[in-house]
Amino acid sequence: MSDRTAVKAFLKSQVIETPSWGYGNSGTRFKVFAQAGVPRDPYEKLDDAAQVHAATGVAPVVSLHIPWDRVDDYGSLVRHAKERGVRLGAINANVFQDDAYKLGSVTHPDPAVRRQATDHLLQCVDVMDVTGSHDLKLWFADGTNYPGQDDIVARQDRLAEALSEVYGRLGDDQRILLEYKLFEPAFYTTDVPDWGTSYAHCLELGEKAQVVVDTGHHAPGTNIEFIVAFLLRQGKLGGFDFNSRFYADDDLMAGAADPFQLFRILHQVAVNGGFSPSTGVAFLLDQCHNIEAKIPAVIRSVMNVQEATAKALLVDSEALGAAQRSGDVLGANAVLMDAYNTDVRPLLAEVRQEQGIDPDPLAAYRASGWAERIVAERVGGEQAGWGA
Ligand code: PSV
Ligand code: MN
Ligand code: MN
Repeated sequence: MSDRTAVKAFLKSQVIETPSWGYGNSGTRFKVFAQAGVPRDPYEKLDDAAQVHAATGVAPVVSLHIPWDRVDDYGSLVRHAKERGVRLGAINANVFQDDAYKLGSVTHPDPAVRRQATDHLLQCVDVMDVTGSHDLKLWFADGTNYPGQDDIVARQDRLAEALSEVYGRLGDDQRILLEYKLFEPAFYTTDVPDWGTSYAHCLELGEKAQVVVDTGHHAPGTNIEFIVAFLLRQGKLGGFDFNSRFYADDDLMAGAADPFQLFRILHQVAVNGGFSPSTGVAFLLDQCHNIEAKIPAVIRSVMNVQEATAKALLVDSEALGAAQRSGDVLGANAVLMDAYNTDVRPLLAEVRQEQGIDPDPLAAYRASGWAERIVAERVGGEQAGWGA
């Protein structure tokens, strides 16, 4: 798609889902630097997410994390979201923070712990039934630290058994998005360490299970766009957790560390039909803003994804195809680089003006006074944070 009008139309319809935990306090294992005005409950997280949507026009969906976002009545959360002009998206399960999970959750050697973990996953599907969420996003911290600690294949069997039980509980329009991560917190073996392991489990489960690619979860130098292209070809790319990394699972703002990689990934999405809503590819952010202001950081991340998307859509596909077919190595590369080197900010400013929002989302947010208001109003109570 290199037609300007079509590119603009897509950019207006793009949906980028933001994570509730990105609005709360977070940190490294060394320190959480608390920020003033941070939400005290899931309702206030939705209020902040609504500001991101108001400023960007493309972030109307918010992922929840259970139990960090536990409330007595999820219906009230649905209504609150609606009142704020947003809606609830993926439900992220949390089977990594209880003492019981020291040796794993669904892969734990003790069947009672496995039962506890699987029950939590099933409860997450109950939440999805109320919130109308389609995606159950599963990331397992499970693994081992030492050779000999546990049986690698037995752990795969336990994982498959739990996944299969949860899969059987899914409604018609619900799916499992199975995440992988190279390492951490387990350092010797991780039970779902890579896309291949996730893909194999998803294949075994069926069509309602797909792989989610968290861009921060690979070894340095991994060609993520190849993984994306492969999964799209197989119909197994469920979506992305976008963030940036320099070294490990850094959870920095998407497109900050390597905007060219983000472009290359989204180019593969574009050429393999992944922007078509029928493929169901979800564009999620999974980030934590430890030292920077949170809402503007999410806005910046959304803008970075939009910019990379715009560049990916501007690739002259006819010229690219012709160069590829004729073996014109330099010509094909030049077509791609021309799109990447295009300054798409004026195009996005136009898109926003046509959407009736400010062409400069960060300036609009600053002018809204929201940052000052939450600092003044959100006093007392416990601030929500990573793990709270
Ligand atoms: C932990 O690595 C993690 O960052 C995963 O990427 C999950 O998606 C996220 O936390 C939320 O559980
Ligand atoms: Mn993730
Ligand atoms: Mn992560």
